[in-house]
Amino acid sequence: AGLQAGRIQMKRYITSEQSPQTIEAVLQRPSQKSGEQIMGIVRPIIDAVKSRGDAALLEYTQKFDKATSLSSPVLHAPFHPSLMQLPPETIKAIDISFENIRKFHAAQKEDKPLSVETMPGVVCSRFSRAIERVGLYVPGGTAVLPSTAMMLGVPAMVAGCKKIVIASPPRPDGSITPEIVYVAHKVGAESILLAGGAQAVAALAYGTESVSKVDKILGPGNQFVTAAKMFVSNDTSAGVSIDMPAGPSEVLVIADASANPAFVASDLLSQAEHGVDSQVILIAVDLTQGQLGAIEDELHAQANALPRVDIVRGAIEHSVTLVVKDIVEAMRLSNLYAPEHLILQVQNAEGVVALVENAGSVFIGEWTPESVGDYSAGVNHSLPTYGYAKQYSGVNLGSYIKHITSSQLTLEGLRNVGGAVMQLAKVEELEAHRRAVGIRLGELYY
Ligand code: HSO
Ligand code: ZN
Repeated sequence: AGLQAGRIQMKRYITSEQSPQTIEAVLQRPSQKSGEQIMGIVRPIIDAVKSRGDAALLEYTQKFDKATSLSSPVLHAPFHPSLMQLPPETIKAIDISFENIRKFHAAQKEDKPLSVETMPGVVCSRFSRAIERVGLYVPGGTAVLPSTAMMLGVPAMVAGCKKIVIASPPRPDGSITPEIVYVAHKVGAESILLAGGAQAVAALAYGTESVSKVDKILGPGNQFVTAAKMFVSNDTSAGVSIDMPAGPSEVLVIADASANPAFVASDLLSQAEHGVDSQVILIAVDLTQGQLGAIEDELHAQANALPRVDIVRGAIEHSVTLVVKDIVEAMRLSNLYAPEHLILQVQNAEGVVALVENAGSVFIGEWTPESVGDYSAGVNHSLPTYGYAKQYSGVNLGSYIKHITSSQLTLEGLRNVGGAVMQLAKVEELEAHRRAVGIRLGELYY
């Protein structure tokens, strides 16, 4: 009711007037194309790149990215300075952001291996090693995303990955955005793969004549990229892992009467402009009709002043406002939704963090727009979407690292723990296991 023609406004629900089932249904993500349908498109592409290598890769790049002049799909480091010519203000912005991201991810390093003496003479340790070869997917599409190249590349560099390959679809003239080349140069990437989509994922997973195979593929992408990542990570012949399944971007903003309506609207819009499939949710805590109206008016006015207003309109169509009674209810619904980004524009926002159970990244208080995390604060913007914040972390230093454990016993240690080992081996009827301990403790078996 009261919707003007063309008014950009999210559907409003007052939770106390709805059944819990309705609210739960409202918080469902918009449904995606069926996995089978997507896989039907992606499968032949993967097979072609796997069997025909570079030739197939170049054909798809011509077809999908219109880059007809490309003769090699790979650009090797060192990258020619002419490929990364940028205005000084852009260089400065990248350098500042890069350094913040580097600092935050460097702080995630473990200072020393973990070591515990579980029994006298029984020492268990754990140490980490970088994944040797990583492929970082930087989407093309409606925006150039050098920030994503940083979010994936900087932790790879900090972790000490030996080979970093950045994949990104080329422009029709066969070139790659200079910002991405500059970031590739700064993180010490070995090469840039000039390809996108499922074909890029296949090339990274299996390798081609000119593309080197990697051990792990990270980075966001459309449904085809995600399906291809899922497929190759399940193919034992590829021997490759992935970061996490990716879906459209989303944000959930919790605002109370202390929030500035203009700020709230600007945060909702900054996520809505990513794509028509993005979803933004506003949880209004005990707002009066007037306060909520002020946010809605701001949203409409600010949206109409945006260059990407058409994309915003699409996203807002499947976005909602929930009016709730208090912050506890707000956090309960937020944890149920498990947003990629959670923005807290409420009184004592810092205190509310204790109630966060499921979220990719949290933005605390009115001076913390999500944009700062998208680009420059230092936190990673490659985050779990589509409710996967319930079980996945966002990209972090650990995403580029494996842990290896070790044990070391003395004779005394073996005497202490040996009895338990021998008894359990007996229960499992694995006699050779039992004897490997027994022979050391002086038992003779032949
Ligand atoms: N908000 C996006 C990341 C991004 N924003 C890149 C701007 N550029 C992740 O959900
Ligand atoms: Zn963003």
